[in-house]
Amino acid sequence: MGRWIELALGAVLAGAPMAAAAQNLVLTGLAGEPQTLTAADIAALPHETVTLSLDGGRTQSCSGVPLTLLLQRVGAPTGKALKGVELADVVVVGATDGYHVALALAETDALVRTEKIVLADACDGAALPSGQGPYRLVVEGDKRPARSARMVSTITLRRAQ
Ligand SMILES: Nc1nc2c(c(=O)[nH]1)N[C@H]1C(S)=C(S)[C@@H](COP(=O)(O)O)O[C@H]1N2
Ligand SMILES: [Mo]
Repeated sequence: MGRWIELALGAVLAGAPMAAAAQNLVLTGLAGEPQTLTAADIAALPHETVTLSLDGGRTQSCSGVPLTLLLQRVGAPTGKALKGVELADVVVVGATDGYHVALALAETDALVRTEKIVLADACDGAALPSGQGPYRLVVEGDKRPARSARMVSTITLRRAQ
């Protein structure tokens, strides 16, 4: 048996969750040109710590890249430049199982909203397991985790107005 298979099998038998396999993230701005980020690209971006509120009053401390940094890469305005028609722009976050959630672009901006929105790649100090990761949206301040899309693979900006 190969050493990696042995290690993986060992982890499963020991009940340790397996980290989700590395996966690319596709960002698309209003101009429609997709930009692909690898796991290494995402790991290299600045991270912030946020609290994820799960059902039953459970919480996790997660670390991730502020969504605003990812959106800036595909041309989204931030801060005082986020005004006018852009206040109706929508961010659609898609997952590999077909789940989608929407946020207002304005919600993601630190000048608009105190609570943070990040694309988390670790919670409670560990990489996210398959079924959750490698990336999970964390919308700080949401009381229910319904918008906390697991297995995120796409982030798309859309103009609603
Ligand atoms: N990709 C994906 N993310 C998802 C869902 C889903 O069906 N698919 N369900 C959401 C809902 S409704 C809830 S309540 C939480 C549950 O998160 P948990 O399984 O970590 O407790 O995940 C959210 N994220
Ligand atoms: Mo839910």
